[in-house]
Amino acid sequence: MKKTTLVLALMLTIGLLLVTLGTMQVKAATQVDIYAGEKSSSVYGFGNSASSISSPGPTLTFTQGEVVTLTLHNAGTMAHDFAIVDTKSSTGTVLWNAQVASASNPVAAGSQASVTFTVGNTGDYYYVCQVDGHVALGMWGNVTVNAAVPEFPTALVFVFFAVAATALAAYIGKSKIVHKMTPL
Ligand SMILES: [Cu+2]
Repeated sequence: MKKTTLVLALMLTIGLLLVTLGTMQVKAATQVDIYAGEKSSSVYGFGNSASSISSPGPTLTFTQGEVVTLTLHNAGTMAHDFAIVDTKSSTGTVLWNAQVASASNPVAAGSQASVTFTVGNTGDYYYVCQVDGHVALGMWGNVTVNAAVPEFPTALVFVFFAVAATALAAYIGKSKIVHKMTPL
């Protein structure tokens, strides 16, 4: 009986530890830096650095549920903003509140601003500069959201409890027989 309690307590402790580990797997926010600017008077774009502005900008790849802090650096000479939208348009619906500044109050040249958001459902989306006319000048890029990798601890915890329950059942069964066989 005492041994059973000990085994149970040990199982609970290990189980809780695994659940805790699972919770800890929720990562800190991913930092993404994107640069806005003008390649020429007729081509604006985005880049991974101030010197790599392109149109379209670099594809942003996220994982569903990922927490992202995105910083928009305005490396250009004009004001720009950033938003993840459902269509390749400055008037597309903004997703996940993933928007830095706005069309009417954009980030000034040489300045930067950030937003933290949680990535939504898997799929293909766009990011744009919402300042009037800038999408047409090339200020957009693709956004890809991949499915989250099944979390290792969730599966492991289930396997652990299944094995533990089986072991416990076997242990209890065995100890009963032992008690019967040693009537002292
Ligand atoms: Cu712009």
